Amino acid sequence: MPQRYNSHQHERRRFLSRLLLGAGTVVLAGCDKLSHSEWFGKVLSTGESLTKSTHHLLRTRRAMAQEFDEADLSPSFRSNGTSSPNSMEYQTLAKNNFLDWALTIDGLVENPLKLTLAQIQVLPSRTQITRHDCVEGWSAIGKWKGTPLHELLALAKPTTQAKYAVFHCADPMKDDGTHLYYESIDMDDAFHAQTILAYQLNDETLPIKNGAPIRLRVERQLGYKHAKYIMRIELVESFKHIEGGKGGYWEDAADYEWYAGI
Ligand SMILES: Nc1nc2c(c(=O)[nH]1)N[C@H]1C(S)=C(S)[C@@H](COP(=O)(O)O)O[C@H]1N2
Ligand SMILES: [Mo]
Repeated sequence: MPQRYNSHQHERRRFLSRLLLGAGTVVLAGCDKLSHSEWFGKVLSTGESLTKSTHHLLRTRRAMAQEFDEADLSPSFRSNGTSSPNSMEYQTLAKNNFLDWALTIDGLVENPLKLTLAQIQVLPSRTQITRHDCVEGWSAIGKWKGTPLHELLALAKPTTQAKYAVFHCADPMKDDGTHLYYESIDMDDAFHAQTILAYQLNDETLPIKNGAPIRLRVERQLGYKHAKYIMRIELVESFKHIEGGKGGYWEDAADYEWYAGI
């Protein structure tokens, strides 16, 4: 579907340039050496690759994403991308309220795990009201409750070689059932306090349209990093051997930036 990729990409550029211009004013305030035109010239010519370094100037990797109040909640949280995975396996799990679903955590871990939803839900939880920003040009504020990923990693014990967590999802992106959605984050984001596996949205069980039974919230990253319908978390040293090798479905399919942190 090349057309869809194009418009998605276009919106993303617009969105990122808005972010960059916002960040630019802050950077410029503390940077006398570059004139405005030089700085913006650089941004326009090197484009998106600057986002990472720009934002590094502004925040450390441990900084918290903004959290909001109940009064700020969007009236509804829309669904984007897959709204119900087109696979027999998922539909069967959904029919039985995900009682037979289990999350696999494997790869570079000392202690591979398989946990049911009930087992995940008895672990300590975190609730956060945050803004989701999709590159297609929409945002929504939602209240998420879930298990911090660091709680699960403490049980699985990543080895020292583990550099990334890869989230393998249930939804095939092609009609023939292949190309499951996937995403990946580095260990800084994996251990970040606001990185949670959410099983509730706005005080209700996470709906299928938003990623049931669990979806990732990685609050300082753009929407496409927030993997829905997670089946397996694989700890790896590199993701070059996975699918297209760029660390995520949209990274492979449409050259999205792997690092989408803001
Ligand atoms: N498994 C899976 N995860 C996904 C997607 C998807 O299609 N499949 N879409 C991504 C995109 S582009 C966005 S903006 C958000 C949308 O989340 P929502 O459906 O809860 O709004 O999920 C992200 N995670
Ligand atoms: Mo998105």
